[in-house]
Amino acid sequence: MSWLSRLKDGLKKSSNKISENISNIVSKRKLDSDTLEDLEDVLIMADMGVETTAEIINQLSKKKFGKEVTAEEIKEELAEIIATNLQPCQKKLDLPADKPCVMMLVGVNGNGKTTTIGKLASKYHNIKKSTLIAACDTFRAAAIEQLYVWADRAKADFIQGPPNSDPASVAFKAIEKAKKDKTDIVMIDTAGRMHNKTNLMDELQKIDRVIKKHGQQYPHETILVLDATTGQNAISQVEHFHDAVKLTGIIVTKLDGSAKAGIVAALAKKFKLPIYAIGIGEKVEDLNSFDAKEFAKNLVGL
Ligand SMILES: Nc1nc2c(ncn2[C@@H]2O[C@H](COP(=O)(O)OP(=O)(O)O)[C@@H](O)[C@H]2O)c(=O)[nH]1
Ligand SMILES: [Mg+2]
Repeated sequence: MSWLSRLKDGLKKSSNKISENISNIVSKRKLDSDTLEDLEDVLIMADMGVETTAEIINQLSKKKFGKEVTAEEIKEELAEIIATNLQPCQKKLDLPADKPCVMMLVGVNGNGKTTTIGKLASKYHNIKKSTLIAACDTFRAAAIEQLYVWADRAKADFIQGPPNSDPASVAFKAIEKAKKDKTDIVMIDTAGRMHNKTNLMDELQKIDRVIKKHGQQYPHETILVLDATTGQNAISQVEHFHDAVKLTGIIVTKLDGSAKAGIVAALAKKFKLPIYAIGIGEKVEDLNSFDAKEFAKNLVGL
């Protein structure tokens, strides 16, 4: 199955709801204030957030108010407006000329950091880029084991410290090793919750500080992994993590399990951070770069 058909499939939980609701509301009538209000509810229910929804509805109103419209036309208009709003966040995760490229993935437990690293490493392997994966979620043996399975599958190099060791020191050694081995990419997997008294944000800041001893350019990317099923809660996660470690982009996972895929539009409007990739399943091929137009179309069920 192609990425596009998987994306369509993956977004079904969200798009079916949006599409059905639009059809119920619109079914060939004039786009008046009542209809607009009903449409507003549909977008809010899909987790687009109050502000983003208001702006989208405002733009729709400017284009079509008082005109007779079909559900299909409304979907097309909405897809276009949403795509335009998402466009500034469509950005490829490019590798810098500087080698190794160091990426740190951060985010709450269970959001998909480890899985995303595994998927990315496989993709890099396929284009003949070497990867070293650093297990900096050092407090859970199961987390290290899970990461190792992904690394093995992706034919990536792997580095871990002794149990409960300092994550920052593992990250430091990873870059040292990558420089020596001339590895293309270092991916740092971090914890989403601390199991000792340390604060997670302090821990992430420490990793950031310590790897900068290798050079101020590190990490090139600090990527927040967000779970789409958490809906509006993702907003406060971005704020929290962005405060602690300056984020360079986000990856949104589990869009397949969520009827709240509209959260992507809310995130785009609020933070304008690059959306480097989206996840729509557990397998390697279920992660791909983010395309504003195709996402918007599939979100409204076109
Ligand atoms: N359906 C679905 N599941 C995902 C996706 N990404 C990750 N997962 C699953 O989410 C669970 C937690 O992922 P994990 O990578 O361990 O999260 P971490 O705690 O942030 O490292 C695992 O069971 C993954 O297989 C996705 O895009 N879609
Ligand atoms: Mg993990």
